[in-house]
Amino acid sequence: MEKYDHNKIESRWQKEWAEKGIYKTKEDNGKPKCYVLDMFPYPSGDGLHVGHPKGYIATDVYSRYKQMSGFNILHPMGWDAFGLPAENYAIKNKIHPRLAVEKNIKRFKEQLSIIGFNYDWSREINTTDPKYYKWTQWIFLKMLEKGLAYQSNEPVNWCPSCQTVLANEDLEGGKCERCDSEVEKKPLRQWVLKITDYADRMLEDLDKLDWPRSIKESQKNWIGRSEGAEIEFAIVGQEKKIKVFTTRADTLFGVTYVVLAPEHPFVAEQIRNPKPQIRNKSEVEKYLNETKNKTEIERTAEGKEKTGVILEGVMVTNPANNEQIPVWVADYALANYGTGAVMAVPAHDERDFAFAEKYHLPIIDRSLVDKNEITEKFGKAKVTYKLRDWVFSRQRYWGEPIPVIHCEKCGVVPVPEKDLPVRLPEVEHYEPTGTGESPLADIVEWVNVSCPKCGGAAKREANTMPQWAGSCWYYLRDIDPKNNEALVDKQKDKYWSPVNFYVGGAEHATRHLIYARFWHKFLFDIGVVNYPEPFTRLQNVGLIMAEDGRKMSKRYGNIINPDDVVANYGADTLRVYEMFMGPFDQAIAWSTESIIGPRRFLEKVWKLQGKISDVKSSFAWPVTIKKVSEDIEAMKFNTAISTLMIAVGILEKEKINKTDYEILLKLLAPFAPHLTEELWLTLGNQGSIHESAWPEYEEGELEKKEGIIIVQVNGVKRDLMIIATGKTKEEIEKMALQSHKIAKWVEGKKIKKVIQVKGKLINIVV
Ligand code: ANZ
Ligand code: ZN
Repeated sequence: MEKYDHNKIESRWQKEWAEKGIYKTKEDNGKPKCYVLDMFPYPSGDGLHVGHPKGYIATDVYSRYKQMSGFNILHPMGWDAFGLPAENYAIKNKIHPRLAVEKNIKRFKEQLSIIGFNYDWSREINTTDPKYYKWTQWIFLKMLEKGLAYQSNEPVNWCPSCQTVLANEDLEGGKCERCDSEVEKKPLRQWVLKITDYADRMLEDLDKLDWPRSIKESQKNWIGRSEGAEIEFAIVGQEKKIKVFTTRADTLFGVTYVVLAPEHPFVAEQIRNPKPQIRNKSEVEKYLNETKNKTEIERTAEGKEKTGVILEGVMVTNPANNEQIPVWVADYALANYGTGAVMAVPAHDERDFAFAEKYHLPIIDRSLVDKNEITEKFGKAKVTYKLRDWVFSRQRYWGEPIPVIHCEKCGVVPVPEKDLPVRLPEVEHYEPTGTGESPLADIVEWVNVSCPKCGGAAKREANTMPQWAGSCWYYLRDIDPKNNEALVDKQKDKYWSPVNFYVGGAEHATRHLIYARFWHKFLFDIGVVNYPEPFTRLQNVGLIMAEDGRKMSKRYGNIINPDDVVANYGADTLRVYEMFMGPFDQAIAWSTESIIGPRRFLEKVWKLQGKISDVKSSFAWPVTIKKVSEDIEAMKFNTAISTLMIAVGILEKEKINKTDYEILLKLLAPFAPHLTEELWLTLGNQGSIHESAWPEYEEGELEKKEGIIIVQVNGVKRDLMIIATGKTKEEIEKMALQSHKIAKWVEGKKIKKVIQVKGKLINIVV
């Protein structure tokens, strides 16, 4: 028997699988399908560390298992390569973003290829490919046509360092998620997508999805649906009214003042008005200046001291009791929530209470009245959302050009479909301009065009799309990556969609997963796709931390590179280790020391080939097959592997025949594809083990008293054993005492008694 040489085996099989094309997706409608998808990476300049492949290994294992179980598999890969990270990397390293992306993709592919994934690379997609982004632009045009894309001039989040606008979702605690700078508010012309039109459907359909509860919760909170009422307060001495949004109409009798956001139009009108009603204009102006640059987080943080200024000379009437009450401007009222005006009830609301205490405003606790009655009587029922429409333009170079033309005569004119894609021009300088215009605005030859409608002089839109655009629909392109007629063929979509299993990081809980659901529902509405939701089942990958317990990062110098692990221990060992480390969705620290365990396990599997005889083992295969299958299905990879480890430990002590060995190899094949393929061939089999059928068992066999037995010492679980049919109590006790895991707890101690619960556990009391 040769020694287990992973280097030789792994590169040979990777080459052969590629040459034979065994992972090519088959358009085989006769079989049930299974679409397994990774959140595709953006090819960063740092390459992969060992944390990145964890999710990819999981989908690889899962899809191999499904394929062996009779499913037709789609398991594609591609690159999310537009956007700020790629562009910032390019600027820093003085390399054109396109070249940087090409270089980084090459590196990523090399790193992925040595891990032995079953991706069908003939379907590789890249969001920066004009053939791809033609369709991203096409979707935008459809949204424009349906009134879901519009221009706005409202103040937006501006990152002074990235010099671009950011969506609310791109902020972390009021700072730019990319570079950590304080974000400013700046009024700029923007393209905005009306995601709020889909808020209710996105909420409702969450119930249909098999997603982690935490992700659903994040989406619910992000959408932030509030049911309440709009109530109007008449301004004394004016025709005008101030409308407030409240979720507590029942507290209307306890209102003692009204608060306006500093950005409320009534305030601006008073400042502009040469004859304002307010008597303290300069004081108000001073307050507006103070709050101008505060972020939403600063304004609303709990426990933060509330500030504000009264509008002297302005009173409003409470419609419930005709009481006249004062109006204040305070920045705890937000401009873009509800109506930007709040009826303050200090007796019932904490913020109002803190404010009233500070400014000595009355706090009146009046009895509550019926909410519905009040709502009906004074204003109307109203639903408000925290979700804002999606600010969809970026003042940067590296993104999909927004496919519209501005004509002085005709206004906004969509680029005709036949002229798509609007290609990103090749330029020398792509650094941000800082003027609020994208660098594309300076490229005269590109910007100046004739109007598609009237033929007159016109200008292209120079803003680009945000980095989230391309990832909103890539899973559809994966189904039909080369189609020039449509973004996806409807029949193919019908067969492959929706994605059965989607795996990726929890950091995408709101942005990517909200945006993609929104686009998908839109595409459903216009008849492009067949199903209303894109991803049926979702699973999050737990991070792999560095050995020091911190995040793996270049900054800390604690990165472990998968290439080194593969070279030293083999891809199969890396795969088994990452799946065995702990529960898949939980964070766990890397440990180079622990990798030895999985490596030894594979060596044991290798050596078992020397034991093959004509005698079939009495090993409990049915229960083992059932356990491994169910665990893979449930993404409990760690326990699937520990079952296989127990199995190998037992088989080492038994006589085994070729069939025993083949079952073991098949169960291990999704985890260790190279080693099992090699051994499969050694046994004289034709064809790939990965195209063979998953082991079956007869349900009836499970009923025989065989199964997994818990081994306890003094009532504490120390080991698991798989026990074959017909073992006597004595034999089971002997096996338990032979286990090295048990030995260390009973060594040198006197065994008082041994308790056995048939088919369940054995407890050794010492
Ligand atoms: C009176 C009241 C009494 C309120 C009370 C609450 C409690 P959610 O549930 O998050 O939707 N509000 C309305 N518009 C606001 C704005 N633009 N900025 C800051 N606060 C605003 O919150 C709704 C409540 O937040 C509303 O109900 C309103 O205060 C306040 F005991 O009205 B309430
Ligand atoms: Zn025109």
